[in-house]
Amino acid sequence: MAELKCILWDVDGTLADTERDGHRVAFNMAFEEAGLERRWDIETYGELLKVTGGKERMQFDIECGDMPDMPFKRIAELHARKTVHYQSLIADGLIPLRSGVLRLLEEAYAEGITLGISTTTTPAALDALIEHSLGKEWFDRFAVLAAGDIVPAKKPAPDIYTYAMEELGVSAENTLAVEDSSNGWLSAQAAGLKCIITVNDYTAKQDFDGADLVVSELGDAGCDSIQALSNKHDLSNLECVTLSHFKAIMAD
Ligand code: XBP
Ligand code: MG
Repeated sequence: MAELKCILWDVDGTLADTERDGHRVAFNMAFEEAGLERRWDIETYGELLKVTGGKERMQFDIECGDMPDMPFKRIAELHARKTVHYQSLIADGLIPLRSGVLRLLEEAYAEGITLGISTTTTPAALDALIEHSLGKEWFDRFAVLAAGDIVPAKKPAPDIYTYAMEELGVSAENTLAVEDSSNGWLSAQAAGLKCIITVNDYTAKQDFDGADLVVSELGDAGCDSIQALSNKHDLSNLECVTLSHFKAIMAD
């Protein structure tokens, strides 16, 4: 029976719904500023999300012929501007945390469960979200912030999860991941982790075959009940996801 010792959190789409009104808007601001005609509308961006990593996403769009060709150095410069725009959108408080996130983080932290971040996004983008949406104290409360280019292969490769666990000295057996996308689930699964998926508009129809729990939201007590889209461990009392559910998944 495995004990829950560590929770590794994905960021975009999981802690907050950052993609549509955060990252997408920031990319478009950078494109406009650079005099490019390309804009990523809501639907197009949803398709492009199959490519993880902002620089890689732009490279893919270029390869599809939808953006003018440019050297990778220029892509990286544009992406750096995109990150600045993203930081200001987050600092303006435009993107709230998803339901249940803060409740579960606080409860797990109070119980001494190790908390970490495993994300594809750029460290500066992650820092902005921690500072403005979670609170500065969380820089110390997360035992590892694994983000962006720190590993060569981004999700769906397992590298960012493997890296975080190595940094923390925890084993996959005692670690649970929280994700929102199929690329994230594939990454966590390949790292040997059990995983809770909290879907959003962009990911609700993706394939989460084998995931331990798939829900519409983590939810909060007293709010509308969440929807369980798949419940592999037959968990009960799923009005919202609690730390007891995390522990039950690990123990099963
Ligand atoms: C999601 C991503 C990121 C963001 C954009 O990361 O794939 O690329 O879309 O951020 P995750 P950057 O779900 O793993 O948090 O532009 O900084 O890459
Ligand atoms: Mg995500």
